[in-house]
Amino acid sequence: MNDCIFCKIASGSIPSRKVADTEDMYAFEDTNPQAPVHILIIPKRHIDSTLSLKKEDAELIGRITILANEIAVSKGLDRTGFRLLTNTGRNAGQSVFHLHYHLLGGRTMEWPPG
Ligand code: DGP
Repeated sequence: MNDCIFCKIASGSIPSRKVADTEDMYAFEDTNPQAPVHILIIPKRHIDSTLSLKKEDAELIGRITILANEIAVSKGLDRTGFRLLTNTGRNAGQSVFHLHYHLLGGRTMEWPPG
């Protein structure tokens, strides 16, 4: 999508602090971190949100989860725990409509979320 900020980050036309880069996934540091570690993991292909996922995307979503684990381990978060989440739609607080998973760690998280 031409006007999607995360498409531009994935293609490199907008700079970001890269954490991981694969053929179809990209991970980068969030500009507004909510924890000592706050990384966003996205598919390079534009997908609005989880609501736009199709059955054939299941393998991609599985690999995003595996990549999140690998990043978490690289940051030492496997020892303390971390949160992996995606916001879908207005009530959840989704502000960028390109599917992204937040990897948060480095502090104790609360539940329920705000
Ligand atoms: P959400 O509220 O779930 O849609 O999260 C969007 C996140 O994206 C939010 O934590 C801030 C982050 N973000 C927004 N614009 C940019 C950007 O241009 N660069 C980076 N690195 N992060 C961004």
